[in-house]
Amino acid sequence: MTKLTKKHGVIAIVGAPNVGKSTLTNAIIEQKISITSPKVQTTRSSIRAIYNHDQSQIILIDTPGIFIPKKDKILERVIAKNAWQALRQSNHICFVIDAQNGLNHQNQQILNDLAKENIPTTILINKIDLVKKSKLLDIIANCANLNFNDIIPVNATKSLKDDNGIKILQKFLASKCQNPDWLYSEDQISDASIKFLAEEITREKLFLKLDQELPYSLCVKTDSFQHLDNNDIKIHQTIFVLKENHKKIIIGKRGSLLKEIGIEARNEISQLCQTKIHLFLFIKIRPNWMKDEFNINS
Ligand SMILES: Nc1nc2c(ncn2[C@@H]2O[C@H](COP(=O)(O)OP(=O)(O)O)[C@@H](O)[C@H]2O)c(=O)[nH]1
Ligand SMILES: [Mg+2]
Repeated sequence: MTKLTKKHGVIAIVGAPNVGKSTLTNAIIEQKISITSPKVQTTRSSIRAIYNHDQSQIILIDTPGIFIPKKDKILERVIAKNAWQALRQSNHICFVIDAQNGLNHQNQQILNDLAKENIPTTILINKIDLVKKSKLLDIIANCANLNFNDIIPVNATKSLKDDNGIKILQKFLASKCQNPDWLYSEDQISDASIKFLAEEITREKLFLKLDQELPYSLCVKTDSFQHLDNNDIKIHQTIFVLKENHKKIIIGKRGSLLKEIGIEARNEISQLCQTKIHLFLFIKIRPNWMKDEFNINS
């Protein structure tokens, strides 16, 4: 009987880099799936995160930042293309803006491009904990002038105890789920494999510990992922870097930085898998990993 009323909706979380898309995705599904960091372009691929609200299955696509790549960098071009492809699979777009920046030029430009896709769009004003009410009201008025009917202010980090807008948002997104049936089983929280999520967790720790360009020039791959008889999981991951000196930086003094990264990643993977993790990290130099990874011939 209840099966008949089950619905789903695919909702793309879109916006400029660093506005809090991944943090918001995690807040909506009440679990950490997407990695986040204060650096731009942390997210590289579009991960689906799944949250069931009563009979509605909300399928969120956390997209990498959509922006016009300034420099002709392979990774940036691929990331932007990836984001546009992902949002074309959605029934609804949530366009996230950072309340500190409001509807700036970059946001207006992206909104113009989004309008061409003809997908219903809601504006989420994030980081409302960082601005005064008067500024928030100004942004809401500006969005309303652009004929957006649905504008929802939120605080993805939940630093505001009372009303961070997440509950309202969950309800709202559930109401946008109009397609029949569910696409994923009740206990599935992402379409990504645990193996991939574990690689992402290690990448997040590298992002948080390393400066400048280095995080952008590495990737993490799993060599083996093994369930042991006692339910522990043994994981070997390789961090691919472009140059010898990148390898030295990541290893740190007497291996101290790599050790820290390994401990933090292990703890978080252990939380995700709800079991003890044995994590082994290796570093290899592979100057062409970007081209290989993204199948680029140029
Ligand atoms: N103060 C505050 N910081 C936030 C909020 N949402 C996200 N952030 C921070 O903004 C940074 C970028 O977040 P992230 O989710 O990685 O952005 P993305 O690039 O759009 O996915 C991180 O340091 C987050 O902790 C918010 O509501 N309030
Ligand atoms: Mg992100």
